[in-house]
Amino acid sequence: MGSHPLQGSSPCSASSGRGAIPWEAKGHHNTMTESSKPILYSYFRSSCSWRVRIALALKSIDYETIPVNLIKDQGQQFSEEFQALNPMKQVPTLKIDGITISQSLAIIEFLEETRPTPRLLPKDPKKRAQVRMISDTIASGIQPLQNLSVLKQVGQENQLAWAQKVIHTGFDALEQILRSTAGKYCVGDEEPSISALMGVFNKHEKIH
Ligand SMILES: N[C@@H](CCC(=O)N[C@@H](CS)C(=O)NCC(=O)O)C(=O)O
Repeated sequence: MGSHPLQGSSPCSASSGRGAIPWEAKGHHNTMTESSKPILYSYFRSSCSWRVRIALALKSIDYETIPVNLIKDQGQQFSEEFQALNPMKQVPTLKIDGITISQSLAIIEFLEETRPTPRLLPKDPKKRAQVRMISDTIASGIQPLQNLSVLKQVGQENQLAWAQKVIHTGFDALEQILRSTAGKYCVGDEEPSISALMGVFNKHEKIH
């Protein structure tokens, strides 16, 4: 497995968060090797991966990172080995507790249920619903519309304008929602809910 594209050096390695271990340091460790630590398949510019990295960091969970460069090698997410882990060919994907989970919000909810301290979701069901509303607005209503695969379909000339339009439209809606939910965080004052961080990175990453 030593020559698999996922094992190549990548800018992700240097900035891929707490617990990141470069391929080289792991010897023959590869994507098929079981590890006691969670393994995050991640790309440093991916806002969806940011969400999970933030949740892992807030919960002080030690993990290893395997960079999946979405640009290099015509997209390492399309490799057979990665597709076997995530048929959607997207990051993030987390191997943890004997299962493989994709979809950032599903991953974060799993972390919240299995490692509840510190909390990322409020206790109050109404506030939890608001956090989920904000999270889904970003993860389902804004980010997927300007994902790499979508931008490729839109075409090189139009992609910046397209991405900015969907982000601005989405963030206008988000700002309106936040006017009624926000306190210190996106929802109230109690938990640094993950929704508080998702939007910032989405906007920053995709526009600039
Ligand atoms: N709904 C998924 C979306 C994952 C996703 O869109 N990931 C992007 C990076 S942020 C990706 O891997 N894109 C690869 C591509 O478009 O080819 C989540 O929240 O995790």
